[in-house]
Amino acid sequence: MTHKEFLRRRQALLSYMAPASAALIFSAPIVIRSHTSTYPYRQNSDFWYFTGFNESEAVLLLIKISCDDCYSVLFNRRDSLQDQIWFGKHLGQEAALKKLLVDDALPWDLIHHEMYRFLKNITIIYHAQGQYDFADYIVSHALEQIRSRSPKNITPSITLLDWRPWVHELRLLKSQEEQMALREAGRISALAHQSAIKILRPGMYEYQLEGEIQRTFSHYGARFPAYNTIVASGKNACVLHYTHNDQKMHAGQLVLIDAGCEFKGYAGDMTRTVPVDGKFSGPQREIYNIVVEAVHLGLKLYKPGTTIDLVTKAVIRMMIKRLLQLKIIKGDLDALIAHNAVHPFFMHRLSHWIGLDVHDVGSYGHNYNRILKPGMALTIEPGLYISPSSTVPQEYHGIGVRIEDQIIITHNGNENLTSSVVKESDGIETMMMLRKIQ
Ligand SMILES: [Mn+2]
Repeated sequence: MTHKEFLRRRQALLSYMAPASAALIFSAPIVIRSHTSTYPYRQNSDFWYFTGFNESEAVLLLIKISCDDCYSVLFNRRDSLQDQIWFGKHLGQEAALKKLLVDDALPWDLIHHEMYRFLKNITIIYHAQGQYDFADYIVSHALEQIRSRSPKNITPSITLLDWRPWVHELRLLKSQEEQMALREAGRISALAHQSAIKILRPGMYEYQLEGEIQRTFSHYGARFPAYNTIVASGKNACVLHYTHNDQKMHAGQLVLIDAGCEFKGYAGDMTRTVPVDGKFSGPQREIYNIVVEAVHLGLKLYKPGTTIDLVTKAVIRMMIKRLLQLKIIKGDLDALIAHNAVHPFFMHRLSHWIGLDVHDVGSYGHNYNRILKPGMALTIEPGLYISPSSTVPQEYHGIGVRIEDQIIITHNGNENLTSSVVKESDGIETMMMLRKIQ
C-alpha cells in the first residue's frame, strides 16, 4: 500500500471525529504458544489498515484539535542494540516518522508516562474498549493521570467512544489498491488448489494436501494462510470447520479443500471438492452438480443494487427444486421453500464479506439486506452436506460438497477472483485424467 492510501484512510477517520478528540488504535500483542515460543505474529487488522506496520507494542494516535488542526503520534518499540541481538531490528522512532508518515514517535516503554500529555485537552477518546486488556489499562491509566493532575476545582469530563463502527464501514468498501491485493490473494489461492488437486492420489493423508497448499502459497509470495486450511475427505466434509486433516484418503471418496492465502494482509478464500480417484460416482455427481449450479446462479445474480439475502433466497429455491427432483426431500415445492427445506443439508450462509479478515468486518444490514455497491468483496459458497445419520436414501450418505469463489462487486456485476480452477464435474474429471498422463 502507498503512503497516500494510509493517509487517505486516517483522513477519513479524522473526518468523522469531533473537534478536541483523539482516536487510539493499538497493535496486536504477541501470543504465547508454549513457554518461550510464540505463535506466528499476526497484526491487528485495524492497526494494519491505518499503518501497514507489523510490530507489536505500538499504538497510533490520531488527534483532532479542530477541523484544520490534526496530527498523528506513534508509540512503538525502541530499536535497542540488545533487542537487535535477540530479535533483529525494530523500526524505532526516527525511521517511523519517515516510513509511517506520523508527526511524532515516542518509545513504547514511555507510554505510561507520556500518553496522558496528548489527551489533556481532549473531550472524546475513541478507543476499541474491551479488545485488549493491556490497551484498556493504558487508557484508564492516562485518564487517571489527567484527573489527578487537574486543578482541584476542575473535574475533567472525557467521553470514551468506540471507533470500530466507523472504521469497519470504511473497510467494507475496498479501494483500488485493496482490490489488487485481494486479486493476488485469490490468484495464489487458486494456484494452490490446482497444485493440490494435481498431486492428489488415493492413500495420501489429508495433511499432505495441506502441506502442498502451504508450499504453493509460499512459492508465490504469500507466507501465511488466511485461516486454517480444511482438507476433509469422505464424511469429514460434513463437519463444517473440520481442521484435523489427519485421515487417509481413499478411492471412491470426495475431498473438500477450503484454503486461502493471505497476501499483504488480505484474505483469499476458496473451496473446491474433487473425487480422490478423479472420478465422481453417480450419487456424488448428482449432489455436486446441484452445488455447481448454485454457484453459477450466485455469480450471475451478484451485482450492485441486489442484496445477499435476495441472492441467497434465489439459490435456496433452486437447490430445493433439484433436491425434490432427486427425491432427497419430498413435498410441495412452495411449502418446502417457505420452510427452507434445504437447511438440514445447507446450514451455513451463502456469503460473507472478505478483506483483511477472512470473515471481514462491516454491517450486513438487517437480515442481510444491505444493498451491494461496487468495491464490496464477498464470497459465494453454497454447499450440501448429507450426514451419515441422515434419513435420505442411503446412497447419498456421507457426501459433503462445498464450492466457493471470491468476488468483488463491479459497476455492472462482479469480478470472480478464483475462477481459474475448474468447477464443472466433467471438467474436473478431464483435468484429473490429463494430469495422470503428464
Ligand atoms: Mn468462506
